[in-house]
Amino acid sequence: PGYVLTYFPVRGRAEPIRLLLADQGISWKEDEVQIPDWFSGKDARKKEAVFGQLPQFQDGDYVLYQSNSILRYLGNKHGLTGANDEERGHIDMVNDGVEDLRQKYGRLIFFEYETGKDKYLKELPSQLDFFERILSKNANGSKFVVGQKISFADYNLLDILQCHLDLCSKSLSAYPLLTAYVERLVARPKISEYLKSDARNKRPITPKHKK
Ligand code: GSH
Repeated sequence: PGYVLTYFPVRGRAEPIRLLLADQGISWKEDEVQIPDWFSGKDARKKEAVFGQLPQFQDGDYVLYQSNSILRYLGNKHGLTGANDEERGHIDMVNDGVEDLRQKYGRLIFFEYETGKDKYLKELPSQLDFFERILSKNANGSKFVVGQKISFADYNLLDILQCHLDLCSKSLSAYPLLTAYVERLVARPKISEYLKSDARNKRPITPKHKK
C-alpha cells in the first residue's frame, strides 16, 4: 500500500509498528535517518516533523507522527482494534499502559542505566503484575491481551516484553501467562520470520544498547 516508515537505524519506537506490519504480511519501506545528521540539522526532516521527532509514517501522501497514533492508524485500517467499543476501550487502555512502561524503560536506558538498573529490576514485578493480571482476565491468558483477535496493543506489549527480556533474561520467569504469551506470539510464522531477519537483527534496541 505504499507505506514508508522513517526512523533511526534502531528498533526503538518503530519496532511495534514493524512487528504489526510484518505479522500482517504488509510490506513497507524503511527510510533510515542517521542520528548524527538528525541532531546536526544536516537532515532537514527534523524541522518538518510535527513534534520534531521520529518515527514518521507515510501512507501515500498521508503523513503521520507519534508511534502510538501510527499503531492505532494501522490498527484501524487493518482490523486490529477490537470487535466493539468495549474491546476498543480496553485495547487503548492496555496500549496506554504499555506506553507508561515504555517511558520508564526509556528513562532507565537513556539516563539511569549505570546507577538504576538494579532498582529498576527490583521494581519491575510491580509493573509486570498488571499485565499478567490483564492476560488472566481474557480466556485465562490463552489468547491475546484483549478479545479473540490480535490487536495493535499486542504488538506493542510483545515489543516491550522483549525489551525487558533483553534487559534481564529472567524478567518474565515469575509470570507463566506472560511467558506463554510471548512464546505464542513469537511462534506466529510471520513474526518468527521477521525476528530472524537481518533487517531486525542489525538494529539494536536503542542507540545506547550494549550488544
Ligand atoms: N511520543 C513520541 C512517539 O511515540 O512517537 C516520542 C517520539 C520520540 O521520543 N522520538 C525519539 C526522537 O525522535 C526517538 S525514539 N529523538 C530525536 C529528537 O528528539 O530529535
